[in-house]
Amino acid sequence: MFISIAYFLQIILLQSVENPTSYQAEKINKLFNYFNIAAGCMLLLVCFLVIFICIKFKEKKGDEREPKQTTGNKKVEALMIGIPALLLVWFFYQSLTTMHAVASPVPAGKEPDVIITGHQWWWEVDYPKANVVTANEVHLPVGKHLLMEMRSADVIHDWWVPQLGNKMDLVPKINNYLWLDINKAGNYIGACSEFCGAQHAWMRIKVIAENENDFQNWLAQNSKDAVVPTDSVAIKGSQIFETQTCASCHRIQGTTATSNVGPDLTHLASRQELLTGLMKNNEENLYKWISHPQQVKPGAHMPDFKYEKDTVNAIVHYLSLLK
Ligand code: HEC
Ligand SMILES: [Cu+2]
Repeated sequence: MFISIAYFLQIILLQSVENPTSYQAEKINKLFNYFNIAAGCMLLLVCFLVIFICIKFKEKKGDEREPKQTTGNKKVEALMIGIPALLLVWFFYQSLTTMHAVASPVPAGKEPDVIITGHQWWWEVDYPKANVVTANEVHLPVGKHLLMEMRSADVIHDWWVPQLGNKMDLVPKINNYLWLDINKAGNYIGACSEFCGAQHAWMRIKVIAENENDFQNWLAQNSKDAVVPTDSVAIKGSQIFETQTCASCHRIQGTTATSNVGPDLTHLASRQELLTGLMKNNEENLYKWISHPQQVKPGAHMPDFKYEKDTVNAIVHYLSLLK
């Protein structure tokens, strides 16, 4: 109970558009708050007038005369048209400049820093300049002007990390772009924000924003081929992985598994969570997932296999070495 309340508070207070941590999110947040202030003042004014008029013009006991009738008031009319018109012009200008700052055009031929591909129900993450592929946990450097290319492998998904700024749809056969200048290191969570099928709710996002040094170290570590197993159980696990169905859906760099139907597993053991945050990444949970994927994440595009305990244990042992 305590944990769930803490988690809830964390989401609404910290992981919120009101706590922006990127240049783009700050711009949008400023505009959002201008709108909030204008709408708030309007609400207060209307409430005040309703109460004030009710009291001031209340019918007095015994007084049955018609109230004084008035028609037309040029001054009030001018204010009622003038002020909203000015507000409209001002907000139009603010919206345009915000849009330009957040979504400026992408120069032709510019290579993206990271390519995010939405899959039912996970995120593929490519760093084309560094030749690194990973999944679900998105490491990004702080203080860089990043260009993110957004793609989809199946249906429409939508990327949204509230603290980092605007949403972007991931549409099949179309490349969309998102600029991102993160200004504070930390973990940021988000979620797919376009209903995309059975496990849409478990298509969460985790961005790990690091300073340049940590990010470069992470990149260097993740550009390496997967660890080659040396003990006999892990060797058995790797053989099952490569010869049974696993390799036809997953990629482990440096082996014969090269598919991207499922998440890249080259450095799986260095990730904190499994299945976009559904559970902690440890051997017990890996065991649960590989023995019965359909019980853990019903509908996920990974079938239940009928493996013996020992077989699953060998695979889990192998995967847990892939730092
Ligand atoms: C038909 C394709 C397919 C096959 C075969 C398959 N997987 Fe998967 N696997 C997936 C998909 C798709 C996901 C992502 C599920 C999701 O999050 O919705 C996944 C997820 C995983 C994950 C979690 C990765 C992460 O980042 O959270 C592991 C570990 C995994 N599979 C291991 C295996 C192993 C081991 C085998 C062989 C026994 C295997 N898979 C066979 C498609 C497949
Ligand atoms: Cu989605």
